[in-house]
Amino acid sequence: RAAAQNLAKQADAGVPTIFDKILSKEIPATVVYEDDKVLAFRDINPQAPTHIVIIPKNRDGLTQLSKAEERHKDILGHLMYTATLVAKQLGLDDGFRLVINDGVKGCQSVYHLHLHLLGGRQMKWPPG
Ligand code: DGP
Repeated sequence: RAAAQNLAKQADAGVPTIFDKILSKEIPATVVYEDDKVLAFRDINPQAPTHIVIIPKNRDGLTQLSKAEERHKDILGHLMYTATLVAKQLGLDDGFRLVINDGVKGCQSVYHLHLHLLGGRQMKWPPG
């Protein structure tokens, strides 16, 4: 828990995360969609047959969803709309799930806002 809170503090202070290394191509990722504002790539630890992470290219203070401010409304909408494009592109025609983990209790591990797009299997409710 202390470690997780420390991660959040570092990110708020502007320390780069692993996603910055993916954005700069310092570490490779399987990109499935990209435009000038967002990048979508396969999760390294997939929780479903299709598991995509969608991130804003410019973090702009959005280490986590709960840090959102008025100026972020456009990118938040863009991220969600991108999820629908990627879902179509990858053939998730029978449904999918979008998840945003926020903070320690939300089980967030990378402090650069991201959407998880999960599909390809029957989901359950409630989630764990
Ligand atoms: P979260 O727990 O919500 O912060 O999700 C972070 C996700 O990022 C997690 O599902 C695993 C994924 N991830 C972490 N490091 C890497 C990486 O180096 N490459 C890729 N493709 N995904 C990563």
